[in-house]
Amino acid sequence: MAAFDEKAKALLEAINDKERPPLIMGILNVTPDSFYDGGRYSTFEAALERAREMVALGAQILDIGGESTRPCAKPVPVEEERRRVIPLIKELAGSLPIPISVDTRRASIAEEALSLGAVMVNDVSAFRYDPEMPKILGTYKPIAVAMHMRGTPEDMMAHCHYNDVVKDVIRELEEAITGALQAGLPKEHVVVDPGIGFAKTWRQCLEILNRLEEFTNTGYPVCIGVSRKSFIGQVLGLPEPSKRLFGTAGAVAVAVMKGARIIRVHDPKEMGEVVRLVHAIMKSGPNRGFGRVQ
Ligand code: HH2
Repeated sequence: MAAFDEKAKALLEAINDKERPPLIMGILNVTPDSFYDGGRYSTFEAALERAREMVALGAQILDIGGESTRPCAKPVPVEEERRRVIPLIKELAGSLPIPISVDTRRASIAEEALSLGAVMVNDVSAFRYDPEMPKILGTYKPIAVAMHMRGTPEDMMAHCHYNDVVKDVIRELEEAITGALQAGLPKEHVVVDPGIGFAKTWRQCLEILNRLEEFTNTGYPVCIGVSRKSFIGQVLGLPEPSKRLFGTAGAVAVAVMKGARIIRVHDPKEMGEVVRLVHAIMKSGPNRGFGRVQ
């Protein structure tokens, strides 16, 4: 079993150090059908090349996923998910200079990735899809992102009814995390993510971003994934994800202003510039809010 090593410790420190800019998590989907990068990196060689390119473009964490979770996506058989991500993680874990996160809902994939050297598990079901996930997290104690969703990607858009979208999502996230905490995952290793686009309408996505400081005020570091998502297309009238780079930049700027600490993006170079600039503005002058309500 891989220990919670120096790489993971340094990553956790960087996540929590608000004097430093939030971290750029580069997305690498080894899938044929992801909503933006599907099919681009679905061979081993193409994925390997993109991983290295992500580092050169400034990604500070690489998030590797083998299953699309876009609305209506069907689950991928576990053997297929394994074939897509495990050999890649095996190849990269020893050689990539940045930490690897595995984007999976499955405990067996998380376990294998962690034993190969991944230091982070990013679970879009907040550890609920696979009943074995809490145990694996409690055993390996990685940094673990609990992202909010209701239902599954197949049916989540039928579950968008909230009393108060922010309060309900925070409460449901806190409930979802308890199993992993009881299984031994340290609270300090948990990162929360409101799950932009997952069982949320585009208007609810806007409200979550507008009120993101309520998530940062929970005390958990916040990860956010706005990159090229459909709420941007809805507001700007841009049905094509390839046209949503500037919209992404606007949403990233807001998320940084409101205290998000991990920014999950397809475009690490461009969004890295947005993050560093917004953070520099936040650090200047007496109004050093870092996401707290003033
Ligand atoms: N969004 C997606 C996948 N994983 N993880 C976190 N923590 N936060 C997110 O917002 C998030 C996520 C969906 O985006 P993408 O991976 O680009 O697409 P797809 O699910 O189609 O592969």
